Amino acid sequence: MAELLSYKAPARVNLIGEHTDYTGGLVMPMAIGFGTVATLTPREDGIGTFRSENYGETVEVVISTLERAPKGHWSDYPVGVLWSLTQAGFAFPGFDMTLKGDVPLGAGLSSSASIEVATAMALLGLIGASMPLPELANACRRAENQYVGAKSGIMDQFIVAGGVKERAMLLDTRSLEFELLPLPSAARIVICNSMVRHAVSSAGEYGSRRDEIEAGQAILQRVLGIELLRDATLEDLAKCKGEMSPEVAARCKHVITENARVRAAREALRKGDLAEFGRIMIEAHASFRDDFAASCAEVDTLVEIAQKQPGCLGARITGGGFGGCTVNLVETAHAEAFREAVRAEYEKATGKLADCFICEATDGALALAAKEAQ
Ligand code: GAF
Repeated sequence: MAELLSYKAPARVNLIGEHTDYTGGLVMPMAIGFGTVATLTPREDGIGTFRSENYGETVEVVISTLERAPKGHWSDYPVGVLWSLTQAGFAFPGFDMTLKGDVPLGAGLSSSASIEVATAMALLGLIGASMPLPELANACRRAENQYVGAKSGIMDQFIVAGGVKERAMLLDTRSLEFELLPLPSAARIVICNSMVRHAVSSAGEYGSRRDEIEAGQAILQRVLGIELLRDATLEDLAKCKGEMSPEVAARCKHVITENARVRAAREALRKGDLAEFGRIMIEAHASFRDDFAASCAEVDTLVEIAQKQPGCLGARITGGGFGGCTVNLVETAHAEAFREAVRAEYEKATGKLADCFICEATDGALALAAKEAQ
């Protein structure tokens, strides 16, 4: 029987540092227990097939003639990874790959990076190759940016590939240096899904925010020679405000203050000061809602409900915005009751039933033993 290769890549939640990762800024995500399993059997005829167990569909490609041709279909993600790896010089003899995932879609938990990284690991496994973490993350990001056409940053692919159990990761998205931060046991991370779907697409709202940030960054560069927003201060922004629309200035203010909040959150974690960490999360949500204007009514309601619950230290939107999930820091003793109360109150307020999960930080992508893969 043909050899079966199987890899699992997790999803992620970002604790703080939103929309900072495409201007060289700081983020603090962790990998979580949802994920995608890519299982592959080799073939030798130059054909690659991708089957999605979730969609019940199979897509076939001729590897040697693969060109950039996104279809707006789930298969763009794995085919994009194959394209990206062939562009990077890897050659594949052929394969049948099956993808199966349980990451909630459109929830801001990065189902796309999970598919990309699982696919990349399986393809590299097929030819006995491996890539250092930054290169693997960048290859998957290229699939998303250049093949799928979504202008995301590097955060998701990096944490999905490189997450570490029981640790959050402070990642500098310019240097790709990172620090692993232990999560104190006194509090739990609870994710609540507003059930409002979001999409990271270039044409959509994520892309329009990114365009605004790039417009602001270009002005900072022209006026002050500052290349990346990550190096700008609020004083720099004030000097350029006359040249920017109020919207662009507000979006840049969010990014500048968010980088400062990630640094402050790291200090709070290092000191074990969870109350301070939670306070910073609440500030981050206000900045995302008011300056970045990328929240939505349901997510704001979810955050407000969370903040009123006993033991809730912090609550904010996580991911690209315009729907999706909140991430909450809740004292361990209150976490179960928090989950139930938030669900009940959110249903009363919106008629929607939020899925809420108490999460652990997990390892990033890894090979599965044959038994686990079945
Ligand atoms: C999405 C993107 F894919 C990330 O790169 C990041 O920009 C995030 O939104 C916002 O912080 O997940």
